[in-house]
Amino acid sequence: SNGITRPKGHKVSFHYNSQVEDMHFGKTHPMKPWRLTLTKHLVLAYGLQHTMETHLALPATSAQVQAFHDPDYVQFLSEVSPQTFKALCTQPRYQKFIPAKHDPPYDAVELGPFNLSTSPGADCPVFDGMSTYLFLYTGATLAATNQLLTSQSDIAISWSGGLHHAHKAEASGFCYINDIVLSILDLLHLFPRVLYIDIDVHHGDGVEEAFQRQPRVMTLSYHRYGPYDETGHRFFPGTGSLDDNGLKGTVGEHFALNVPIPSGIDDRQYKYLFESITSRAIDAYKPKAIVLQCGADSLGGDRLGQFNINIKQHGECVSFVKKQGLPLLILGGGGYTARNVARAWCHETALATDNGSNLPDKIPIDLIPRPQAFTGRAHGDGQLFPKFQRDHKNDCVDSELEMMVKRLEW
Ligand code: ZLM
Ligand code: CA
Ligand code: ZN
Repeated sequence: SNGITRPKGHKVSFHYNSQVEDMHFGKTHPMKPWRLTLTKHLVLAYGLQHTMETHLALPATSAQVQAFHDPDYVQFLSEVSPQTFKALCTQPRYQKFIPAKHDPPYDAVELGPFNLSTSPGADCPVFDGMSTYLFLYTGATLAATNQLLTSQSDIAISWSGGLHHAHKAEASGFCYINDIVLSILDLLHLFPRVLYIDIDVHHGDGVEEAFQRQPRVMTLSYHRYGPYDETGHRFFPGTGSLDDNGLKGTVGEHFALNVPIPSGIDDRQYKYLFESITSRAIDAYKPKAIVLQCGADSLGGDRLGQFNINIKQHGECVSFVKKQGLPLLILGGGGYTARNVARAWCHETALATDNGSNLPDKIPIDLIPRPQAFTGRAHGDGQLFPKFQRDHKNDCVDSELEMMVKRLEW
């Protein structure tokens, strides 16, 4: 009755557990799990739950997480909290994971084992309820993956997942368990070739590294990349240059693809890059399944991002990938201006269920706890959000982009 319809010819499932919303990384830490509350409320307000199956996610098991991660790291993550951190740090099995420059006692050190820390300024803090949070977002992604493996869904969505920086025995960049790597390892049991596409503004280094010797997974990341800034730093994580393409001398060489992008890229330029490179990758690689990490920090006005992309174009990336007609796992990731994250991921949920053009700008049902955050457009209108637009100089020159596409031709 409100124009929202079920998709014809394909099945979508949505995997989530609201318990992840209650977590806090720290008072001013940019990663806000409540952006997932906003996303959920927006999805429900538009009635999109009627267009797909909604599954309550259960926590992943330690055995599942050990398919990629070090058993000691998994054990630490399953027991850690602000209360247990210090005592855990003194256990013999974790000593080899403590950075050499840090000596006991642990109340004086900033960084514990596995790049974890109880100090509030850390990228990967230890916070209350952390274990629950980690195993739940991983459980949601693995349940979504299972839906594809059993052909019960054609598209499966896990917005709480997509944490692409985590390493085998190390947390990095707000990511602790690499749910993407675990998912792809599962997909490889059935699909001979899996394509991973990453539109988060940061390089998908953890996923690339895990499969750098592996021709059965192609990783393709679009991200901000540039020379050192005035403070002597590179945009995080600093990897993902054009000539970084799989481990040289192994069968994985040439099965990683990176698209380093200067700040300020706009919709038209991003569309050109994304569609020309992604279509060439798909034509050449012929994947049997696709995992799409939809980090919303590539949107204009993101607190950490430096791109000027609208929700409309971000969503067009999802539509472009969906159009390939392959089993598709849609994941979240970064996204630090919470209202825009919710708008984007709700819009993309609608695109997955063929309701992309059916969402009115005004929210039909007033279920939203903070309605003022949602006045205005709920999905992109082809213009920058003028209020949120950052002052980034557009460093992207079309001729450079064209050269990049040429260099990536094979
Ligand atoms: N310092 N608080 C993207 C992951 C980006 C590394 C520089 C920590 C922050 C940032 C943390 C409360 C994804 C780096 C940063 C400050 C070393 C990054 C805590 C603000 C705060 O206010 C903050 C006191 C914090 C962290 C900013 N960290 C901004 N950028 C990056 C990691 C993750 O989107 O790709 C996927 C989810 N880290 O630049 C430092 C080098 C730690
Ligand atoms: Ca990326
Ligand atoms: Zn990011």
